[in-house]
Amino acid sequence: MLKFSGLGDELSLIFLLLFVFCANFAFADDQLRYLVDLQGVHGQRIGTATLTQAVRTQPGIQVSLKLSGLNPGLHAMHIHEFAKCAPPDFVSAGAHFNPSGAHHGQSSPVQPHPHAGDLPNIEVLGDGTSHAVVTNPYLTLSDGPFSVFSNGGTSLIIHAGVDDMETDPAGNAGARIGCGEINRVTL
Ligand SMILES: [Cu+2]
Repeated sequence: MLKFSGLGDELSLIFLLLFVFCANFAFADDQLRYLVDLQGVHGQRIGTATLTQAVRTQPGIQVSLKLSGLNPGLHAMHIHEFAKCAPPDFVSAGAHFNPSGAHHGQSSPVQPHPHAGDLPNIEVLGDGTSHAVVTNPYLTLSDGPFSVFSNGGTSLIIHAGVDDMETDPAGNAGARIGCGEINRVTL
């Protein structure tokens, strides 16, 4: 009786260790996700952006938008350097997030480029909504100098105009019409 009982305990321990190992393994490969609330120039809510990173240990994020109340057409969008959205001009968000000291734009004639915080233009439909999904290969939701949470966080900015993808410092993208703070602070 005692023998069997002892064996049972050992098996339980082995299964427990296996469970802990597998749980940690699954956690390590789990994707990262962060929700950003965006506001317009009057401080009104204009929607959300979901940032996801498929693999915790590899840079590269996806930005999925659910926006409304914007002017139809193409709009520039970037990650800016400070997690501070003060309407109406959102100048508080600072310049583009640029930890590598690069020039702006994928089509810049000058090396190195682009800014880590550069993103593709997004399309707003005729009804003022956007469900655009764009990707960025440089940024991470984890740690390090390319983390959107580094130095107290960053922000997601949407502009009135289109990014020409080559003009320093910001692609002639015009006024800032939307802003969402990206930081680890939860209220
Ligand atoms: Cu911008």
